Amino acid sequence: MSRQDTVSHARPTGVASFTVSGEIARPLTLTVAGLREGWPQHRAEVVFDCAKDGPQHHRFEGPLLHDVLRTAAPAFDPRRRKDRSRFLLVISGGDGHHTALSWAEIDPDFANSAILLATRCDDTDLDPEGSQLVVPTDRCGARYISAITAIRVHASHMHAS
Ligand SMILES: Nc1nc2c(c(=O)[nH]1)N[C@H]1C(S)=C(S)[C@@H](COP(=O)(O)O)O[C@H]1N2
Ligand SMILES: [Mo]
Repeated sequence: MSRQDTVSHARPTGVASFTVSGEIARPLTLTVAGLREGWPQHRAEVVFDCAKDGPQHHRFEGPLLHDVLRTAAPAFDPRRRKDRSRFLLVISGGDGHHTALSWAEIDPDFANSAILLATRCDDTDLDPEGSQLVVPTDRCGARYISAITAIRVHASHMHAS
């Protein structure tokens, strides 16, 4: 088998990136390397329960979702807590699995949860597959979105029924 064949049969090892879009002043396209370089790195040792596989134990490293999204400048008045509390986040993986968070979960004036955009899981850098959302305060794993492709930021709106 030629070297070329070996490469073509290997798992794709491109560099994954994801977008941050929506009601923000500064849309971003980020790689895992960009996450590592742009913001302070935090660590989290977590256990989450998977419905299929039971308890999963992992060590993650990466910037706070809050720090990254502050850079994207969401369209709220940062001084006004009620304004911030209306904002919603949708985090999507490449396979279509997606989940919602509220801004208040990551905001130091509200739940202040240390949610990370992981650059590393255990001993593996996540550059090829993309970042994984780490939600240390969740009991189950469903919101640990892996291979993130998009984060959307939107204000919630009340609709008359
Ligand atoms: N993109 C994506 N991320 C995902 C899922 C998924 O189906 N797609 N499943 C979630 C579920 S249900 C769990 S329990 C964890 C499993 O994480 P692990 O594969 O690191 O154990 O990933 C979460 N992240
Ligand atoms: Mo799961």
